[in-house]
Amino acid sequence: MGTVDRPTPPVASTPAQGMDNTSVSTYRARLRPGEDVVNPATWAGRIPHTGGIAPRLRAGRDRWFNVLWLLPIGFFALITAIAVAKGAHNVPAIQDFMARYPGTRIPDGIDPSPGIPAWVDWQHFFNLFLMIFILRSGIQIFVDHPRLYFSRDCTPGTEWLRVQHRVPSDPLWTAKEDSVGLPRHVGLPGIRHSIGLARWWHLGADVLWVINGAIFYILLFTTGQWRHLVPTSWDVFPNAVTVLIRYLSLDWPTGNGWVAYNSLQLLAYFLTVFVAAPLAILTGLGMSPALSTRFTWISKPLNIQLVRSLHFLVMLWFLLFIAIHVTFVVTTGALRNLNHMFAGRDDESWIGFAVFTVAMAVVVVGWVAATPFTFRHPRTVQRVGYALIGPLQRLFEYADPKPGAYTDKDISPYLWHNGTYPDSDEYKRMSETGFIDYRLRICGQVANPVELSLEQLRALPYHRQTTQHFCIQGWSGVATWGGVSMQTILDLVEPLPKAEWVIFYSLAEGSDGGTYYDAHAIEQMTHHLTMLAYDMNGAPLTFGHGAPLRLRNELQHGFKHVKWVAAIEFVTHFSEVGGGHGGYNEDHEYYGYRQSL
Ligand SMILES: Nc1nc2c(c(=O)[nH]1)N[C@H]1C(S)=C(S)[C@@H](COP(=O)(O)O)O[C@H]1N2
Ligand SMILES: [Mo]
Repeated sequence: MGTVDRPTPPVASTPAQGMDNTSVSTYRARLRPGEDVVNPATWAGRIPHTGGIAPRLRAGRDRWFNVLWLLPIGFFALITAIAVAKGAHNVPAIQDFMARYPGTRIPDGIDPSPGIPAWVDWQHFFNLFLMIFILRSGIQIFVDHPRLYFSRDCTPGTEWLRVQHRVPSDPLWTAKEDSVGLPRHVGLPGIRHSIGLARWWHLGADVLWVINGAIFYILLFTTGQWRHLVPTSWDVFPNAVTVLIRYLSLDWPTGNGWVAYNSLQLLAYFLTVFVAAPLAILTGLGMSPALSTRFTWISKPLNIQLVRSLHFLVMLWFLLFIAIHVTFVVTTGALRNLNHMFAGRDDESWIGFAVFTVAMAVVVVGWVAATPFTFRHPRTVQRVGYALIGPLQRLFEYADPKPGAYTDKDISPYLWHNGTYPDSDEYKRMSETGFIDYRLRICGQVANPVELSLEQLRALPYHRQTTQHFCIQGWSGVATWGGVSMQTILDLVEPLPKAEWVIFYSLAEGSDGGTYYDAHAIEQMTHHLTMLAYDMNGAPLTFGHGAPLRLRNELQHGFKHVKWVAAIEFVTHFSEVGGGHGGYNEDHEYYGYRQSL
């Protein structure tokens, strides 16, 4: 079974009963706008705080290793390494080796006193300042789905790392229930399931960080400063071994970073600036549903879970780097080091220290203020975040991926559930009678408003696609969806020219009460992979996955795929609907109305 492309709909033959446009007001009346401040006590449907568990690494089919054991093991390994290095230090052959490769190499052609210019100091500061928000919000995003996998299937039990208990056996366990929170000044903003706000911090700061990094690259290579950071000879490796032996044998080299870093330092800086940073950007982009769905030649082998795991490992590298870097700055001539990086001078005065103190005051204020500011001004965070990353997300939406990238053999054995299940009497009654009373209402700015029963929907041309779902929380999975292409619906109802957004109302409420809904740009309704699904993996859609009808728009994250669809309204702009931010999560949890990254 392959994938059926969009068929041409026989519009005239479809039995569609005319519909009164006023019935839409009943849907709008059931919406509840979100709040403009975050109250942690009532946040995300009063989700209680839970802090997760110490990280567990999977060591077998169902054997888990508590990462805290690495502390004593690491300490023991360090002591052993010091003992070995101290012994090795006295071996003549090793002494010869260390004399031949003394640890630092002044690169050929370098001006012996180039120093470190002021722009390096400024960029170093901006970098470290932005890194704080990037790391804090990044960890927050991770713990919204506190498991890491290599396979895009995300089957419970196959994760290689988790900071949460095993997935409970409840078949309707949701990813939201699975999320954990963080202490307020560790995570940004800390509280459980605050991924919407965390992502603005993360992606917004990322944009500034990438700009700072791009300027840094340009200046490095136009000024010759790159010689400070790029090894120019293979002997950097033996030299780095010498430095390592000297560090471990507690006979620390006294370098002069003003002229040239020692080889181990050089390698660490090179890896951080030229490997880790680009890898962080690429693996970040690799998690975009729009890019992944469009460029399957790369997103199939390098699937979202693989790049998400890599993204996490890059973060660990940054944390490790920061810890070691700061330790050495402080323990190897702190005043001189601070003068280099904060005052652009090479002496042992207290000037660098003074500038550093001011810089750290700024850092501490930023660190301490970020979470309270976010609680008080979440709409500002949402707006500024969108202003920074929105244009890129908009760009990704020009992709119109074709079906056919996945086939039945790619279907995930498990697809996570998410969201707030419908529990109204109206829904229960309909579901008990096999949805014979169900009517999809389509109205608003259209020439032909209609009401369609499930039978009428099933009589429309069948569209099937096998696609990958990307939940904003981080999990993914492949499923086959069968139903009606949105293009068929458009042909049927004929949107008016002023219809620019399409609102999907659910039969279910959102977690804070009020109807769940979401808005989509009309251009994406004509895309190949935008559809209303009533089948999943060859069977009628189940309760948990959205029976009787759900939306698929594969450019966007899962929260925009409204389940249990009740009605569709074509509008000029979503600002007239609900809280006006483009959907339930946009109103209540400060998500973005475009979320293709
Ligand atoms: N009505 C409604 N639709 C919803 C949600 C919800 O809470 N209510 N959650 C969304 C989220 S966050 C995701 S990831 C997907 C999950 O779809 P699944 O449970 O079928 O995997 O549904 C989306 N549709
Ligand atoms: Mo989601």
